[in-house]
Amino acid sequence: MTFTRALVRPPASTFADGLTTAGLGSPDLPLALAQHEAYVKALEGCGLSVTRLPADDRFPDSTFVEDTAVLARGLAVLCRPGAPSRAGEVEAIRTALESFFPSPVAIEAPGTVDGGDVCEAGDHVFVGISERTNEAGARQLAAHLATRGLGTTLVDVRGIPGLLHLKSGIAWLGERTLALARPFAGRPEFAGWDVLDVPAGEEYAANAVLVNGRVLLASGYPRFETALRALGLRTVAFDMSEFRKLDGGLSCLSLRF
Ligand code: CIR
Repeated sequence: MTFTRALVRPPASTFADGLTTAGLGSPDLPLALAQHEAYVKALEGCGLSVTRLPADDRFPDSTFVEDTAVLARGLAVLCRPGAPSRAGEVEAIRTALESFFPSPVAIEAPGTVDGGDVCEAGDHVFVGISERTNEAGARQLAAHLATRGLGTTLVDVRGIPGLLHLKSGIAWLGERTLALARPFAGRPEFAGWDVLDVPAGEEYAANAVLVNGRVLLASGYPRFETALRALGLRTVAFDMSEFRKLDGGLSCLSLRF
């Protein structure tokens, strides 16, 4: 899977009002903006042309654009975020994607889907059932993806402490390889896949993203980064401290296509 473009949205001035369970304190906006810029530069370094949407103060969580759409094989599925405060984020994304995806489809009520629960792994897609993504939404998404030849496995992630979305704990590393944080070890949904265990204590780094042969990951997780390199993967690490304070991972800061 080769990406040529990405869509991002810098943190809004209201960023510190975003949803969180992390208990890590309030984010520092100037630092978040600098970290976001470093992230954009990393995407550009992977060869992507990056579109920056204007920040939107009405939506404190709007920098987490990945939650608003699922993009796969030329198909755009507009999400219906599970948190009511985030529902209004989708409209601007719909507009921004229009010229690239002229016939988007959408998750309809009562379904809810957050893009952070959707892990594309080649011709297969894992979809988390979480506090944000419900079964009705996941089944609608699976039906849309099937029109593009993509199979789906649902993974119930409810009740895993500290895990907001499926991709808070898993990443696709290419071919048949998945990085799995501890709570997913041995789960039958991943039988038959090659698994790289995310070391205990480094769970946050599981939210890595493979972009054109490089793995982008949060800095400060040396054992996981070393394990990725041992697989022959090139890594690019950067500080995600301010996004982590809002339960955000690195994948959720962009839509890649
Ligand atoms: C939220 O709770 O919705 C945001 N504060 C964080 C969303 C992070 N999204 C993601 O990891 N895909």
